[in-house]
Amino acid sequence: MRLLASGKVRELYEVDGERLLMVASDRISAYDVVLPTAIPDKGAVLTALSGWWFGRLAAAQPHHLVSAVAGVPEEFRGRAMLVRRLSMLPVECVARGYLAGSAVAEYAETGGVCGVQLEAGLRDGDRLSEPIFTPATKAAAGEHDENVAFDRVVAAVGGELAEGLRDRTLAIYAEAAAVAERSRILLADTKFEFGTDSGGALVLGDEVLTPDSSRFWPAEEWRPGGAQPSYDKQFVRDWLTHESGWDRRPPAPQLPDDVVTATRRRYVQAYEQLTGLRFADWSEVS
Ligand code: Q0N
Repeated sequence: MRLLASGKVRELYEVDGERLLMVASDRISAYDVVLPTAIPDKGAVLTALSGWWFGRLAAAQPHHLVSAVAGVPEEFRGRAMLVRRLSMLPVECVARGYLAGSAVAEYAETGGVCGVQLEAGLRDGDRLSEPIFTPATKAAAGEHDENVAFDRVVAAVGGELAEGLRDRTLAIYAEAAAVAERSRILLADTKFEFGTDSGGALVLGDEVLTPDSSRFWPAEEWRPGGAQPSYDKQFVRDWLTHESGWDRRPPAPQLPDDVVTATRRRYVQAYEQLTGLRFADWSEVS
């Protein structure tokens, strides 16, 4: 298969004119650097979680997932999705229900995010009075995505598609946040990518509602007024900042076994808590 795109932690292969294979690796990134140590099963857990969400959202939200089993080559089984080939739109579609991440500094400077004015006095981690659409455009390699106002999305894809992206992003966020909250997980924010199919319809692509594309916060531990611990990467970040002596320039150091094990457990826990299912590792089963 021809390699179409290679991200920090995933690869995309061309299967035929209509189908692609999206393969999740066990690689992990922190502070914008891919670490030299893999987290066992991370690709499989994120693929399973993404597939579970696609299945739940189905009806009103067309998505690109075709199959995680049929048509997936043996070597990638468990961490790959066969997907419909789309014409991707150049917009990172972010929905935020809480103030966090890049939005904190932007709010401090402008009183809003992506041109959306917010109420005064919000702190890092606060819940917003209603979820907002904060699109970003993909930056060049090594750069951060740039938060942009809605009119920049209109300029990029046209008014009709821009409104579709905003409405679909907010609708999926609302549905997913309600589902997650029943599992005592707050979906602080999340990023989607959409494409259009051959008929011009908007279709949800990429991987969705995973710890790599979202901020999940355990509801019981939510303490607005400062940065919330990362559900999945906190052990990695803590070790890198306080114990490794790393200066944050590549290459990053190898992670110790206990950090790897604790991090793997967090990914599995996110999957199990959200889905109510047990994560089974089928890699040993013929
Ligand atoms: C596509 N990207 C960016 C995987 C994800 N269904 C699709 N059809 C055509 N192209 C794409 C998709 C999807 N999803 C998405 N690039 C092409 C994100 N990539 C980066 C590399 O790994």
